[in-house]
Amino acid sequence: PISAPAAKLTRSQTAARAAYVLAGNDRGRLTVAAPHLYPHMWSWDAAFIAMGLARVSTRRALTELETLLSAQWRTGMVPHIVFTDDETGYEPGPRRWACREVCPDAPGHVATSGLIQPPVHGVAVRRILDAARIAAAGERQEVVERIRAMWPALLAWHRYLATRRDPEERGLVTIYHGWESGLDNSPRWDAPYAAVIPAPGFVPFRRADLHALSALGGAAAQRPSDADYTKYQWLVEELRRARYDDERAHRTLSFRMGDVLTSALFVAANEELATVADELGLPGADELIGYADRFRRGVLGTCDESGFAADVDLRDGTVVRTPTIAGFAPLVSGGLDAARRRALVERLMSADWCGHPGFVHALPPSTSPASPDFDPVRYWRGPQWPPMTWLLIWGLERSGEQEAAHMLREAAIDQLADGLFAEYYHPFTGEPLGARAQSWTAAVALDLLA
Ligand code: 2M8
Repeated sequence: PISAPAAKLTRSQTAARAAYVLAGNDRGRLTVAAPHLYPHMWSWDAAFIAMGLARVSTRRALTELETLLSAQWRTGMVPHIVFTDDETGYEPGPRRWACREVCPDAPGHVATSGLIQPPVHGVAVRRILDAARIAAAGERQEVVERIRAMWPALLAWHRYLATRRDPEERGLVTIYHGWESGLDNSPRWDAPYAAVIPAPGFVPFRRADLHALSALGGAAAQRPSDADYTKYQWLVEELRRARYDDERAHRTLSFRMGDVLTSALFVAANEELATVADELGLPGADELIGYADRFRRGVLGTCDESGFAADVDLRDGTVVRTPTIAGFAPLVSGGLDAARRRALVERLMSADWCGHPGFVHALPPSTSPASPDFDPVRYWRGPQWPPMTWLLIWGLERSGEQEAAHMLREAAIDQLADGLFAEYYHPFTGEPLGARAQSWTAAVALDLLA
């Protein structure tokens, strides 16, 4: 267990401790997302972990992505969880998903979930290649060869998203579950979850998450509610009944959303991978740029006059506009004209968001404190999440908004100097919340401090 240091850490102390946390969560060829709460590999966590590891060892960073991609489905889908062999009690575990039992596309040699998570892996590949620039010639050569070897899997993943997850070519990635967005219980999904009604007789299973967190205190108030969890479990059941078949899922699931943030991240990942293709002479650059263009149009098509983006309920076309961090998706996808981009950055830095006078750190909350749905402790309904901060810093830098990026970067480094690498933070008290020694938080620290 990681204990709180007596005083704020210096930058080099924070980085050293972050590397120590990642080493502690390393199980050889994968890094668990967090010691007790998440004792398996998660897809987008793995991408962030690889970005952090790239600052320590490009070879170990690549191993992380290779392990994840080795669990890829025949359709190209990269699963949101790759289970370790351990009987950890995490729910839903392999037996509940039963992917291998009901779907011939699932891999046979490893147990996975049957969902996706945001496709930030291409961003990680780009950053590993960049990190290798300063490495010895032999290491750089190995990095290039290993990226070359994983290229077909990366292309298949992007093709899967662009086809099966956007069959009508709207430029929005369809998600079948709030878990697929990574922002599980965000107010974004409150309205669509109203239509998710477990069948009579459905018995929810025991929640393991509350138990795993109870040692830290305040677990229940920091996690999704029981009512939400029953819906999460029911959607897994619906998906299992559809045998994880995309075509059937599009027809039968009671939750089907065009996720604007996932779509924006897909734009960015396509662009990053296209530069890798150009640099290494790999195939597919035009295809990737084509996906980036389509999904950028999709993201921009949801924006209001200030550039704030929205999700779309694909069951009936309703635009679902909520004051959550996903609204800043265009800062990641790019494509806004300068005036709207400025307006969006000003909104991000305003008192309704990072600039709230009561915040300990001027960082993006997962939900606006001006919203009636804001809850400062409950998971994706208010707390500040370091990987989301990282994404916005990265997006701002890419959009040429250096000043805002710099402010967020300094505030993030200050937050991480508590040395606990919490899963999320209370915006008004600065308290660590959720898990401790969370791998992606440590990874973000390593990258920001490099
Ligand atoms: C959280 O999600 C998992 C389900 O996938 C859970 O609550 O059990 C989310 O914060 C998700 O974004 C994250 O990838 C995962 C592991 O850190 O935990």
